[in-house]
Amino acid sequence: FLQGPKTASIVGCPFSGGQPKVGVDKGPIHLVEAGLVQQLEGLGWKVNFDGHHQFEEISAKEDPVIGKLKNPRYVSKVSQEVAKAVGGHAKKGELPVTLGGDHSLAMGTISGTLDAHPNACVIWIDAHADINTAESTDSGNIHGMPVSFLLGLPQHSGSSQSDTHIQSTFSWIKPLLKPSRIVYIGLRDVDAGEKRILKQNGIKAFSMHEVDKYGIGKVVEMALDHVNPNRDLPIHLSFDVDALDPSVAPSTGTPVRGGLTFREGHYICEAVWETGLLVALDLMEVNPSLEDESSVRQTVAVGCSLVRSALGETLL
Ligand code: Z70
Ligand code: MN
Ligand code: MN
Ligand code: MN
Repeated sequence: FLQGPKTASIVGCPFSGGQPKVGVDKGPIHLVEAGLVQQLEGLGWKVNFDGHHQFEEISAKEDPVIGKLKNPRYVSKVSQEVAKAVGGHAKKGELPVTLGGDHSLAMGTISGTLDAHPNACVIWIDAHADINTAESTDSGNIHGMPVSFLLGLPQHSGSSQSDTHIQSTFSWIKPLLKPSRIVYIGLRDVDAGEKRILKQNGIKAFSMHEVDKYGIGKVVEMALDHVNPNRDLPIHLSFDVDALDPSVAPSTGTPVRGGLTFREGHYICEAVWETGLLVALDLMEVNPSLEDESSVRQTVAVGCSLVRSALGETLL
């Protein structure tokens, strides 16, 4: 039985530039203030936490849209810094635990993981596919796009000048993720253009329909069989808290009903831990500015609890 790394390194990312709602930048602060570091120490981990990252803002004036993409320079610069942090920790044999912040940060976290572990696969837990391109995005919110950049999908925005500009702005991203090395669980709010992209690239996804049909145990097994058939590849688990039902995790920017139950979410984390292959974890999109105080407490608590499960907390 393979053991995970003994040291977890918290990468706190107070960042909201990939989407329009304020508050998601406060997610990591709340998760740490709720005692996440001590909870992981209680599981036997050595935990590195040297404060949350401080990202230098790029003002809206200095960061006009490119095509439809909003805050492109800011999102790119922050994610590049996150990639260095995550990659650095991973190369030292530590387990990076990135606390978002919005999910555009996964451009950074997964780039960092692939730098340290080129053969890693990605398990993406979300209500959304976050795979829009410059062409398919309606909102221009980059938290709906990170997967397309990681895959190196073409980013066409309508003019060759802005296409070139997008390319240069995100040129640090090495498109190292293969479509066969990512799998989704929990999808239920996927744009028409994203459905086309998933099909065209043969990307495996288990929506809530499949969770209902097969049960979470079978879905996780099938997901692992797809991205990790021999159970020998490192795993990056990227968990968007909005994958959970809004009754379980209400304080998030885009709640979508019909989501994962408390147990289904935790089961995924437990099953990934049991593989012994986890090398990086993201917990994203907790927004403590949304909903009432009790909803915030509940969402922050469930966020901490998911991280503990992914890092080896057992029920017995
Ligand atoms: C939509 C878009 C999204 C999270 C919303 C929504 C994307 N597909 N992701 N909330 N976490 O704007 O591209
Ligand atoms: Mn660090
Ligand atoms: Mn997401
Ligand atoms: Mn989402």
